[in-house]
Amino acid sequence: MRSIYALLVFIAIGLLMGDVTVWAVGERAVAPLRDAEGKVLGVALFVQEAQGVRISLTVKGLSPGEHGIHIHAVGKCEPPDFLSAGPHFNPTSKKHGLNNPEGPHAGDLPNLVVGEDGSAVYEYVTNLVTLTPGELSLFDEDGSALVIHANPDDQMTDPAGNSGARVLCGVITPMKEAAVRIGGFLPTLLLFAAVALVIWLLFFR
Ligand SMILES: [Cu+2]
Ligand SMILES: [Zn+2]
Repeated sequence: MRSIYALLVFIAIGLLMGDVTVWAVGERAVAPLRDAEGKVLGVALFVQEAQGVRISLTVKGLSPGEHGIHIHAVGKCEPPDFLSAGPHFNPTSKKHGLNNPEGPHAGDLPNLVVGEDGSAVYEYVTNLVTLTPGELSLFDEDGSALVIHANPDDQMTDPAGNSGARVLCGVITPMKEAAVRIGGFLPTLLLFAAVALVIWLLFFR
């Protein structure tokens, strides 16, 4: 009987830990931004808020000035040209550009402004996409990617605003998956082992 109680407690703690993990990561996503050589030069975070998705990113190693930045339709970043990321995310079939009367694409964003030292910090909230399920979700069947271009986006010319080559690309990955992939499994296992030890000390010693 005692061991059955212990087992139930163990299962309950396991379920609770799973819930806590989901609560902590919420509707969030991350995209490590890599160049053509695979070097990570920046990282972007995506958080679902009431008004939209907040995109916060820091990046270095770019040429000073304005750079086009968009959410592209496919979550695949194959170097060196990153064409695998497909066109701009455009579930509503609009034309390109935040200043285009027939636009914009859901994945269109204001230009990234890079300082003299090649670094930039960027923050923007877009209500044209969601991290939650639905028509505008970035997590459709083929996922999505964040791409930074060599040149500024003119926010008018279809389909890509003349923003030139794709220099950085990052697959937008839900935190829940990222946490497991970054080695969340081993800490979870250790935590379970610690809980098992406590249960043993309490009930079986
Ligand atoms: Cu782009
Ligand atoms: Zn566009």
